[in-house]
Amino acid sequence: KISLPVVVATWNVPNATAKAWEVLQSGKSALDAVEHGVMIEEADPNNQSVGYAGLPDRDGHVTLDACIMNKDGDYGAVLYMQDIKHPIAVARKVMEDTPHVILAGEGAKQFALESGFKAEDLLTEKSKKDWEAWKVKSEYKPIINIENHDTIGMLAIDSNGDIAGACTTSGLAYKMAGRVGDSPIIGSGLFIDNEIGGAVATGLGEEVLKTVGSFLIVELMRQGRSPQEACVEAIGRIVNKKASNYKDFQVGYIAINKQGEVGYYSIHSGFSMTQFQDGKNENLAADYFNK
Ligand code: SD4
Repeated sequence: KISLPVVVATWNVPNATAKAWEVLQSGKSALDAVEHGVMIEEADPNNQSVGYAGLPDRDGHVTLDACIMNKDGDYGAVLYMQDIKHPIAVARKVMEDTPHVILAGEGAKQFALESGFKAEDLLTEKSKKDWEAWKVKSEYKPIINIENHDTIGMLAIDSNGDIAGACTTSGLAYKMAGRVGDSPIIGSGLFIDNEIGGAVATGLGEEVLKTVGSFLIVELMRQGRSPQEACVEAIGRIVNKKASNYKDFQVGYIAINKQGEVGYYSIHSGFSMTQFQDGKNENLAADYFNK
């Protein structure tokens, strides 16, 4: 029997998984764990793919996408929100305090301010400099494994066997204004079914959206596949398309089932998962398709 609880997250994020573990140890829920876990990355000025210090869109605006899902199948998301450091906490409030599941742009920010969040400039000097350097050529292309700690997706299963998930990102660097990725879209960036398991995605969101990857993984697990088999199949749906140009982009998935088994797989090498289980916090390199 696999020992619970388990926390897993995309990329090398030991501080985030440690926080989630600590929240679980204090007797709180999987939902609290994933929210507070990913907030570590949102606040980290060294993570330029999430929250504060995220790389901006091509016009220099930091725009954030996040979502959260609980064991009851409830969901909350913010899309294209600016000036608020913790989009995941706003997403949770959308889930718990509104009759809606998604708030976007100005409306999301307005709701955040009304809920007591503070507006602040999220563009750091470093991210601004990187953007200015990029502007010289203004060449838009997705970067594989941008810096090895990227969008954070986190899944947790607590000692009661209840599952929750969270996903938060500043999206692709230098994206077009208005662009929204997979990360805040239910079934694509994240999906939880407390009877079966959960999945979360990272990488080129457009490809995850086109294949509804996280929902697919959970449904495959429902049909009896292991989390690993389900992640492999979801990557297969992307790379096996007739006109797939998968050589140019990365997608990675992680998944967990009700028993606490985990899976993780990506298109290219370089993807990893951080797992906290049995008191051990480990970064594990993912197997991958393009060998
Ligand atoms: C997006 N999936 O906005 C996100 C970006 C990401 O690793 O995950 N980067 O498309």
